[in-house]
Amino acid sequence: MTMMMRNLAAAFAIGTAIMGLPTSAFAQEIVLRSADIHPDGYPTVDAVKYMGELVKERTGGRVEIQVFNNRQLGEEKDTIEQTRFGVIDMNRINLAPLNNLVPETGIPALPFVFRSIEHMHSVMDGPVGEDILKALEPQGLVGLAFYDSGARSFYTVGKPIRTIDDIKGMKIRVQQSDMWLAMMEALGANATPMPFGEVYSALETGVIEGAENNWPSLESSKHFEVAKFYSKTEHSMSPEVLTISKMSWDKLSPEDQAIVKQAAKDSVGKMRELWTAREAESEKVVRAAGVEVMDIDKAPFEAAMAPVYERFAATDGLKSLVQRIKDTK
Ligand code: BDP
Repeated sequence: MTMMMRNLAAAFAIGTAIMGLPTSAFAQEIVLRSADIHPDGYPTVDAVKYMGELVKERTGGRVEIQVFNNRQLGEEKDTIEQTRFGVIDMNRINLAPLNNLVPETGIPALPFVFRSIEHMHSVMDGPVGEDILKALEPQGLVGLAFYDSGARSFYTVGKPIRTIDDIKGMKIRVQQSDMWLAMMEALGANATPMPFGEVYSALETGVIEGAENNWPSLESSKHFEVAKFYSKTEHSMSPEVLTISKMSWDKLSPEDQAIVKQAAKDSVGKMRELWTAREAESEKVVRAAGVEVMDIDKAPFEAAMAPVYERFAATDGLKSLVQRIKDTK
């Protein structure tokens, strides 16, 4: 063999050796873009970043998650549509803006449906949670995991809510969900649905007189700068959900799907740790800013909101979800 022929043969051998390697070693890198409205350091944002580290590690760097938080990709309602149609790969949202699309998602947000945070955890970690995640799929979303969102309470500008009579006729912002509208109407409030990003200026300009949320959102959004009364009604624990577009999901190999699903589940514990710390920290910040925090007699609120169950848990399937929640220890 001449030198040139030997070189060609060697090159050919290397070529076939490369081609014989497992395809994953050369597979194109996959980047999953994930949306969140919350700012840097918010527990949902950091939990998805943590999940991204797990995915990167477990795929040897082949699959990466990039978090676009701070509403970079838009408000929740808009990003949900984009996720369903595969423009955005992943999305961390509250269940509320999914209520109209997937009625099952309203069930864990029903007023006073959970007895405690521990009860909420055992429901969402168990078969009821799995069934609600599965219900997203026909709408183009694969449910990966639930994240905590604490309990939501009212905060107001001008006058405090001490009893149910105080809320009558007040203009209160709600998330964009018919069920949430009905919840406020049941209390006699004047419900105004709007995206989260518009709430600060709406409070400031008097378009609304109040809103409702958990401690970390009240703090991180700076709404407490304007709303100086926090009434601890704790009327809903509407959880957060992490989803992936069905279109992006179907492009992943079964092996990668399993890694992504597992990493999402593994990020739940991390999220709960972050959440507990942030909740305490946020409460401190809000109280230090001079917000008056009130303990509230919840019974009249629970009684007034009860008719929402008849309307939004009306089918046998939805009724049985409520029953299964009640039966969960
Ligand atoms: C926060 C949720 C966020 C919602 C927001 C809201 O984390 O997903 O968009 O409430 O009220 O607690 O819109």
